Amino acid sequence: MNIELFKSLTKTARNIFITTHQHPDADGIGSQMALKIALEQLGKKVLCINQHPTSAKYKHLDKKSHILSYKQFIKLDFKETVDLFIVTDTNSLSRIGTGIEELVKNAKNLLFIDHHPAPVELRSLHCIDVTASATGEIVGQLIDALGVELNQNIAFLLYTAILIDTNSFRYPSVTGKTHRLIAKLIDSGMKPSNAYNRIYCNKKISDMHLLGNILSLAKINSNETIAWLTLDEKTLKKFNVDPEDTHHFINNLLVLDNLKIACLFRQTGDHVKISLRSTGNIDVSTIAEALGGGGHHHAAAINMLGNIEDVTQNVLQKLEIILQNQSAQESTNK
Ligand SMILES: [Mn+2]
Repeated sequence: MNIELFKSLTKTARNIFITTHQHPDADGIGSQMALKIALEQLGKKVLCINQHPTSAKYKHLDKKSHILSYKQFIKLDFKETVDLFIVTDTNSLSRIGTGIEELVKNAKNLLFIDHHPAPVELRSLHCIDVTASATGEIVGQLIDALGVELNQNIAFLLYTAILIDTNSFRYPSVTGKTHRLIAKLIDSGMKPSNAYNRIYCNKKISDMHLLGNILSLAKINSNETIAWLTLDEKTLKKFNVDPEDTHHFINNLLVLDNLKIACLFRQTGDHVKISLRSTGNIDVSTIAEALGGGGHHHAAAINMLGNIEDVTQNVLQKLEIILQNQSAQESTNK
């Protein structure tokens, strides 16, 4: 990861734009907002713009609505040169949305700040650390390197970013380094319980009822290594729940004994969205990539054309083969 490059690029830049991937999550938004506050303290002109507007559940990370959607931005008729375009929480321009991608092309410099898998060459030219638990963790390190104090506002944003990307500090990507940064963030006076409640304690009773229904239908394979949930459009409609609020359902499977892979299959139109979570040494990102998706070692997603029954059967068969191969390999290694 190239911290010196970050320092020199931000030092010489006057106008800085910061974006994140489409359908921004709390790691992306928290990271871009924290960076904005820090860089503004150094006298930089900073604009945060994303392809899609911030969803209601993350509005508390940008109370004054500083982040512009692409649609809002084009109305500004912005003519100045962009010296530096920072892309957070992805290292692929195809993930930031077509409008923002066009804007990046006109910027003098581009810098990725990210923790997703990336080729070695790309890592050395950007601030990419694939061992970091969240982009927020890298941003904390970078703000520190700028000599800017991690104040309460910055700390709240970064804490939320790391909290959500580590699924509340339970993923293997969490290290001593993560917790040393977290300690610094809490020392700023930010309240971890507030950050937690704003993200997780906002459910409605309809969410509870849907979750109860879905969990009662959870399935598991014969040796209890793969468990899955399925969610069709009819059920979502019946309980009147926003599909975006069902992401966390899969986490309920992770408490099962012997479990290696958890899956959530959700039908949306003619596609099925598949979320995968793994425990231990199973890398679900390679599985997801092989099926046209992507993600992290322990959390990945795929979007596949088809109906939920066929896709579920197809993916489960592949997961079984992968686990069988792995256990065969482990016994030869013994
Ligand atoms: Mn992330």
